[in-house]
Amino acid sequence: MPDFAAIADRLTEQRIELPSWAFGNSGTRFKVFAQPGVPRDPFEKIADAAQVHRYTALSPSVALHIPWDKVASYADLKKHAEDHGVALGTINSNTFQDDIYKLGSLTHSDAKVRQTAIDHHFDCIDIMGETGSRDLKIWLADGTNYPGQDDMRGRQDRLTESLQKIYERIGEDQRLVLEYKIFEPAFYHMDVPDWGTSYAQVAALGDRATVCLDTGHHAPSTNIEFIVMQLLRLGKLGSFDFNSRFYADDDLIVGAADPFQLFRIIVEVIRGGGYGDDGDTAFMLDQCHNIEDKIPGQIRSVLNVQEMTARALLVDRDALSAAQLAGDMLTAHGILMDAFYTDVRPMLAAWREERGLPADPMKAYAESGYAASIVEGRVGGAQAGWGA
Ligand code: AOS
Ligand code: ZN
Ligand code: ZN
Repeated sequence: MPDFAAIADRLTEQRIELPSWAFGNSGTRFKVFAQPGVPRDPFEKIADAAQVHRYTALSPSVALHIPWDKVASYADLKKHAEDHGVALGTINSNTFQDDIYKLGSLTHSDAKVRQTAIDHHFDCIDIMGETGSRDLKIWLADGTNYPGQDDMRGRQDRLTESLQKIYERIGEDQRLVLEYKIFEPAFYHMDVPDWGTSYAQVAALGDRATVCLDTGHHAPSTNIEFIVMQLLRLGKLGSFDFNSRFYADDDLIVGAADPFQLFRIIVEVIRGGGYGDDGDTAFMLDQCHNIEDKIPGQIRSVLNVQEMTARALLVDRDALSAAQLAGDMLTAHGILMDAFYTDVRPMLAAWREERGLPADPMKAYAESGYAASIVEGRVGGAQAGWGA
């Protein structure tokens, strides 16, 4: 197995984008437990996200969600982010919260509704111009609840047409990233339910259209790392929405439910050339911290990704290939497991200290007094929440 020192520099290539919505209040359909000190606007969300980067150097950008993060001046928000040491990242569109989208958005049978949804994406693209964002991420809630409710083929054809119009609007250096999801909010069929559909749609658009893989959007027992391998092989793995799930789209802390799955995914990312400076697969989190503290929740998440990345980088590739070619499956499997079972935490603590970072970012944040300062300082005004 390679020495940790041999992979230390590659860890500096790690960039994990944080979702602005992770810092606002969130909950289930049963209850939102408001937390004291939660941001009241996008500026405060950025300030909180910057704390994660400050203690870990892992999360230099923050994804925005429109209209939840609508502000009067994106130039001001960009400047504010830069002043806090982070950048604005992916712009997430939203065609799932307005009444007109009850029966669909980009797939709707009514051209007026489709145009409203397309116009929203045009607004997002304008915002990307101001924020300097590369990626427009589209996740559609479109689908049906009952067999026969609508014509699935017609909806797919309309989706192609709508996406084409949006794709034509993005700049040369920008990308359209289409996320898929097996179910929810629609329960009979989703218009983009799987990577194959997302791939077919983006392949028809062109080179600057890619797929977003959200780790919580598959059927239980799906081999997600196989999908990672295939999309990288096809040059279409644009980004990840990382999170953990036990049941469905749980949006829990990445690496909490199944660290081994996270390891296997990152092994394939590295194998496929998607990691760090080698590739352009964006690592993002898509999580909600319903009951735990939000900033430590995000710090824990990026550390979990870093730990599994370090273990994945430790895989002895040459020995693995040799064992695979020799048909020596148990040796091959053992090589992978040796890397997985390596406790990299002490090495990462030293790695941080060498770079002027706290050895234990969770502890450093807890001792910083920031949590108390936001509870004291953020009085008055309404807290931001999932959906606002
Ligand atoms: C929804 O399930 C998706 O994961 C999307 O990425 C969504 O845009 C995000 O969760 C914020 O709403
Ligand atoms: Zn997602
Ligand atoms: Zn999701």
